Amino acid sequence: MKQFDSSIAAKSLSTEDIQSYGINGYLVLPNLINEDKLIPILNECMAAWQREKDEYNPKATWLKNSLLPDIHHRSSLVRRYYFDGPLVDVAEQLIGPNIKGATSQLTFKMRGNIKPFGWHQDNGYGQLEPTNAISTLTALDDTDEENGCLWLIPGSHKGGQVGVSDRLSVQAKLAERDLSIEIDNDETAIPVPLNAGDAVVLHCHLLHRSEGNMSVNRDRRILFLRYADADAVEVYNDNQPRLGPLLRGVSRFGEVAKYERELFNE
Ligand SMILES: O=C(O)CCC(=O)C(=O)O
Repeated sequence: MKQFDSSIAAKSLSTEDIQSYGINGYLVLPNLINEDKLIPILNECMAAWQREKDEYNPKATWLKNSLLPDIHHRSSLVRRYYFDGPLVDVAEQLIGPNIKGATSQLTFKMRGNIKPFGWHQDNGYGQLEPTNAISTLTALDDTDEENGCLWLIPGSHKGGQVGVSDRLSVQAKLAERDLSIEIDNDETAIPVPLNAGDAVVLHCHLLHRSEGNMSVNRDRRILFLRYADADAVEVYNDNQPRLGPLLRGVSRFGEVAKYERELFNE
């Protein structure tokens, strides 16, 4: 059941897509959004970035240099894409009928931002149960090894959660959005170059990282949206429900069913 309606084209996965996601823990979705829809989204994102972010500072954290959280509060076009774009269809097919938004942010690695982001799993940012949440990265620019594309280890989601230590250090690292971990073997890692308008979907246990942006004149801008089962709880927070907008189906948590309903009168 749809909770919102944005009139952006629906996305249906093939049986092969779903099987491949199960085996590899990720799925590339070429041309998910075309240029006509992408450019206005990019423009709203850039306007928010320029209003709120400072210049790159090599001494500053990843959060300061590279992230703008809750971008759907700042851009109505992102909101529509997040709440009822094709990625919600993808979430429904990979997670189930009841879906909430779990995170929205810009992950912008502008030219000059040469800091890498180490190996991590997105469930390390804040462990959710059940462990079937997905992260989606929509490329707003062409991205490749030179300007800091994503690297991942296919199939690594099958190893479950790794490297998450005690609750206090998780809380501290969460505040900085830094959950990079040491891993023993990354020989099977592959880069995931994308064209603007492509997206990649990651299982919440898939190991991934990125290099800094080493290009001279190419920004690497990503719209990062995470989706979870509508009943998903935060393990690191006494199993409280993750608050996020209910996008499909129902939730047993009244606070999720109501979340952000009145904020956006659209
Ligand atoms: O966008 C990047 O460079 C890495 C971001 C990432 O992996 C994440 O936010 O989970």
